[in-house]
Amino acid sequence: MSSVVATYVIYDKKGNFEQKAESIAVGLTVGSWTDLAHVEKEQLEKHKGEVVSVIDNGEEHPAFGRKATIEIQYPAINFSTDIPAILTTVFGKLSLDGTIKLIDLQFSDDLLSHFSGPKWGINGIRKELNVFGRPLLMSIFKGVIGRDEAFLKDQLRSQFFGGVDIVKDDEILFENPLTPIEKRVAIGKEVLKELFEETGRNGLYAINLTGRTFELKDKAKRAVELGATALLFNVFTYGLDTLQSLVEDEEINVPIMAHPSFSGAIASSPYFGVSYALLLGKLVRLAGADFSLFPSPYGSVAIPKEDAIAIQAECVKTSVLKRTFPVPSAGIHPGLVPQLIHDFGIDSIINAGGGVHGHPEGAIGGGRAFRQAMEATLKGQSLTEAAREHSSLRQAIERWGVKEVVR
Ligand code: 1AE
Repeated sequence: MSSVVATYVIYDKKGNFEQKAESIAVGLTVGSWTDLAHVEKEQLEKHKGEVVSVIDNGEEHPAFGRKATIEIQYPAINFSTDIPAILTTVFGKLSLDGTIKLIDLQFSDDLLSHFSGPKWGINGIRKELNVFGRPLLMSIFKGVIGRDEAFLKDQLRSQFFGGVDIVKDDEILFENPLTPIEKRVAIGKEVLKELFEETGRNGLYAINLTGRTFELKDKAKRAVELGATALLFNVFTYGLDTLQSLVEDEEINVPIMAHPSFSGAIASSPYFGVSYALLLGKLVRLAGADFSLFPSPYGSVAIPKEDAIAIQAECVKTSVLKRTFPVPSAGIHPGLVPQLIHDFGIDSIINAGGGVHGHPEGAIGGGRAFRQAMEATLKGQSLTEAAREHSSLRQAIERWGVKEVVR
């Protein structure tokens, strides 16, 4: 049967989980069941939600009561094949009803076939950049608000020429008179041309796509026409379906990067909302992002390690959809590189703002230090040892230190 199975963690003072699960399965599908006449039951059978499992976790919360994990199957015949309809079915009104968190959604194959996922995926992005066998290095434009084109160009050059593969706008850089999107695209094009001519390297510059929802497609198409190489998108303030519509548009043929801003409001509570793995991993991939940014477990804005690892797993696990690049972020500096590679592997992106721009030699030194840290880690050398040969790495370590790898 074409369906989606939703997994929830619920708390209940009475601990009557079987009854609670049944009331959700029926309430979110046919409304009521036991009171229906036989003929109506026959007619509505294919629409009725089913309880798949109920597991009492044997834990007690002092305020919320006993904890259980329940799975409910919703027939796809009840909803249209889009993320808003699916989320409204499985966690619309229910998200407002007591202590309940949506942990996972399992899509049947035919339901999944309605989604095309990322257009590039990890392999496609690697081909664009011609970079294989190591994590990619990304840097975040910092301090651009209130600065002009000349500053932007200088900073963009420093980041790319220091060894960064991808630069992204800060998510809080919106349309502004000093650096409007058209100018950013033009500067990006110029700097990337210089990068290729002088070093033979390719790069991507992800420009923040902002403004009113119904203007986004035209703006994105115009940016692509002018030569944009990638787009950054604040998916959780606009919605996953908006991301999917941008991805599916054939004229917007550049990779799209999903930023996690606002997602903490939905995912950070252990008792309410949606799990990080589902939101920033599975759903972002389903909607078609080529990159998913999320807080790492050890930076300035940190999330629990199991959540960060679970997001990464959802981004890369075997599926008919291409893989989304996992991008653990926030407070990342070169001394974290061995831990990042240990935890997220080489098919990930090391992403830093302050950790690139705050380097004593400026952004160019920040990029170099990260690349030196990556190279050392991949050949099994410690950063302290590598810092003896590489002055940019040495200065980074003096500034930020080195994190011992926790295995
Ligand atoms: C979780 C997103 C990280 C981000 O967008 C950002 O701006 C990080 O900046 P830094 O690396 O913490 O300076």
